[in-house]
Amino acid sequence: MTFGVRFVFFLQAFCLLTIHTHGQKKEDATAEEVKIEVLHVPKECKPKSKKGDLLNAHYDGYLAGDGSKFYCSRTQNEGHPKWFVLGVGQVIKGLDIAMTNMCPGEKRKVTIPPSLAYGKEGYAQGNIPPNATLIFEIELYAVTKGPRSVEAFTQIDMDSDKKLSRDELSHYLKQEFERDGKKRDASVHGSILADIFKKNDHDGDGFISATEYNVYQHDEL
Ligand SMILES: [Ca+2]
Ligand SMILES: [Ca+2]
Repeated sequence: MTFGVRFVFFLQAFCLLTIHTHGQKKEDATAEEVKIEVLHVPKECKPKSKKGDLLNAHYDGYLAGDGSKFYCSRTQNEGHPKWFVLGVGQVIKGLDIAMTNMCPGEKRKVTIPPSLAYGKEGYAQGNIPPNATLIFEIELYAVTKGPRSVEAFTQIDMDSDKKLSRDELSHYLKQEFERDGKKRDASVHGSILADIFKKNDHDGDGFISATEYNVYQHDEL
C-alpha cells in the first residue's frame, strides 16, 4: 500500500472512534445475520483478522436479487487491493462481520442482509437499490496491525511514559514517510501533525495519552 493511502487510514482511524462506539448498539435490533461460506483456507491460516487490524483485500460485490455485479475492487485504484481498518465502520457493517477471523490467503463468499448493508434507502451512488441483499466474494491478502493498535502506540511511545509527545509522533511520521520513499514537503508533515493533535489532544496538554489515543478494543486490553 502506498504511504498516502495508509496514512489516510491512520487519520481516519483517529477520527472514526466516535462513530464506531455509536454504531454498536444497533446490532441487537436485527435478527438478520451474515452468511459466510469459506471457499478456500490456506494450510497455514494465521494471523486471524480481528477488530482494529488493517486488512488488504480484493472483493467483488453482487446484488443477490439479479446477480448483477455492482462493485469490483479489481477495476478500481489501478487494480490494487483495498486497505481498510476492520470493525470500525470503514466498510459496511456486514463486511466488518464477514471479514473477522479470516486469514491471509483465505477466500470467502458472504451474503449480507440489507440491514447490515445499505438498508431501506439503498445507495444510489453505488448502484445499490433499496432493501438489497448483497453477495461479496472476498480474497484477503494481508492482515496487519491497525493504526490504533497497542503495538502502534508502543512503537510511537519511545520513552514508554504512556503518552505521545509531539516529537515522538513527528519521528514516527518521518519514518513512515521514509518507508514510503516519496518526496514530500515538510509543511505536509507539519500540518498532519497539527491535525492529529487538534483531533486527539483533548485536554490540550501537548501529549496524546493512551486514553486520548483510544486504542481499539483489542483482546489484550
Ligand atoms: Ca512518550
Ligand atoms: Ca493530552
